[in-house]
Amino acid sequence: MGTKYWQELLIPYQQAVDEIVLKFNSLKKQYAKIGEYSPIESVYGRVKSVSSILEKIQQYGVEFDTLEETIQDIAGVRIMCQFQEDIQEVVEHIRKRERCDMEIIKTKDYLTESKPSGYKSYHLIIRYPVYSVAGYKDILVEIQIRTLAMNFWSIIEHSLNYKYKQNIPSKVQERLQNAAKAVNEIDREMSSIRGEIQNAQRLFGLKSSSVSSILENIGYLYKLNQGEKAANYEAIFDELFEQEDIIQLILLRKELESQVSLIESEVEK
Ligand code: 0O2
Repeated sequence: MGTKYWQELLIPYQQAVDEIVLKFNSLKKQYAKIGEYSPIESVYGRVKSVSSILEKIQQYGVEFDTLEETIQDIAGVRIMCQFQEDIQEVVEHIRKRERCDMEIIKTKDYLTESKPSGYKSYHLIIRYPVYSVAGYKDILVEIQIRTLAMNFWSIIEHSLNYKYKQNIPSKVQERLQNAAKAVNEIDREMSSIRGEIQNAQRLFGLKSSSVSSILENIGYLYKLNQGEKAANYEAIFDELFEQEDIIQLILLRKELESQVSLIESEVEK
């Protein structure tokens, strides 16, 4: 099979990966916009390299004309979460998209029972419709969902497999299994203070969006020739910001927003 065959075969896979990564990143941004905690921390996507596909074909004796059904992770998306509990939330979200764009056709739960290596993650194989230059095609995509800590372990372990080709020395394997237990412990500990951490993150998000809105509206007041009012609000803002008084900053944001819409409606008259 020549370069052209692979290039053409992989075009819709790349498109599927790009679209899905964009969709999950957009969800993350929406959570931030409404000041809610996002179960998605980060998203990463890749199309399997031709060399890895060829290795799998060899390893499993896959026929070329069935490779797209047999190798189900040619398109791969990885979603990282801060807490174990977030993983289920992301899975539920994907389930709800069933009739929209992502049909789940297989799940693999390596959370309830990790792999013998110590690997933990939740995998979904979804069917995803793509419209590319070649027309319509349903693409299989593997979505891996795991915590940041699980991801850290998995990346290190995966890179060792490149060196040892599945034959990691037993001493190293043992160490990796110990590290997997430690990762488990970290995730458990983090879960126990999840509420506390989420509150702190929400507060930070609220402060950040309030500051942006206040500064934007002060600038707008200047543009509306309301220099005196704007300077007055600027002084109040400086004081509250220095005092780190988040509640008063939120109230100032609300006041400025209603002031601006009042002035706007007067200007329109
Ligand atoms: P890459 O480079 O990520 O593409 P198979 O699909 O043949 O590997 P299986 O069991 O049907 O095997 O699928 P499974 O278990 O869902 O594995 C698919 C992917 O999960 C792997 O793809 C890895 O990314 C990841 N994975 C599974 N087991 C382990 C493990 O023990 N350690 C690590 N670090 N990752 C694992 P690839 O093709 O192996 O690699």
